[in-house]
Amino acid sequence: ASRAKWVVGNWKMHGSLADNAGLLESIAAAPASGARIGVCVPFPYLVQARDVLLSSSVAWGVQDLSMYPKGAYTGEVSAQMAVEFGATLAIVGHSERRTYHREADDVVAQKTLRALEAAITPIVCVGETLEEREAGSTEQVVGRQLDAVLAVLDAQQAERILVAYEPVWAIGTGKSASAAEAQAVHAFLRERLRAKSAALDAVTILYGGSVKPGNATELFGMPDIDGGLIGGASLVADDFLAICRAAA
Ligand code: G2H
Repeated sequence: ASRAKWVVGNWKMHGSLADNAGLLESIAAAPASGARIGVCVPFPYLVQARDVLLSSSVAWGVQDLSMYPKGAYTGEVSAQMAVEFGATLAIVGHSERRTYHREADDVVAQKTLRALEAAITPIVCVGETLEEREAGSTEQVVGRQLDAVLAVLDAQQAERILVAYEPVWAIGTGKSASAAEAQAVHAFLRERLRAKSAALDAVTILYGGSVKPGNATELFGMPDIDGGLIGGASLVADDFLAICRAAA
């Protein structure tokens, strides 16, 4: 299909100026391939990411954004601030933010809007917990999470999002969803997007949750999996680049 393939690293709260340098240089030096590549770094490292990646084809961005455009919001970072450092990607609604920072669906929707208003591509994360999966409510949960975002976007805005399906039970646990399990949820999300508008068939849907070089090819081979959001393995240059090649 004409959907863009993406592999995006989510560094989470890892890194140091010294450790990042080699990692960013290796990623910048990777030959361009069929998949677009990006890294979402902690805010303080945006300058470093920009400096190393500027002359490469690799995009960089942030892992969160304020739901407000500007103002008296201590500790927050706005989409516009990230743009000043060249960010073109922002993860919104990662399950770690939903869980540890109590981000509800409406907050995630507002963050998605702020990103789009700033011309940043939001990577909207959805995913069910193990409890929810075992209760048979996976589709209900991810459908609700996606709908909450789509409800605040106009038709053009909705075409500019990326979606990431990240089953919470697979995140950082080493236990990936099987390719078939992931594909089933991706197909559901695809249908949900299509139900909103045929144009949304072109929205890229990434899989995230313990993607490694050893399982990437099978996952990315599924018809509705358009790439990956990579946590742990994005911190090791060789692993991240092998995963990028698997998506090409
Ligand atoms: C899921 C993923 C990246 P990991 O959170 O967002 O992390 O690959 O470490 O499971």
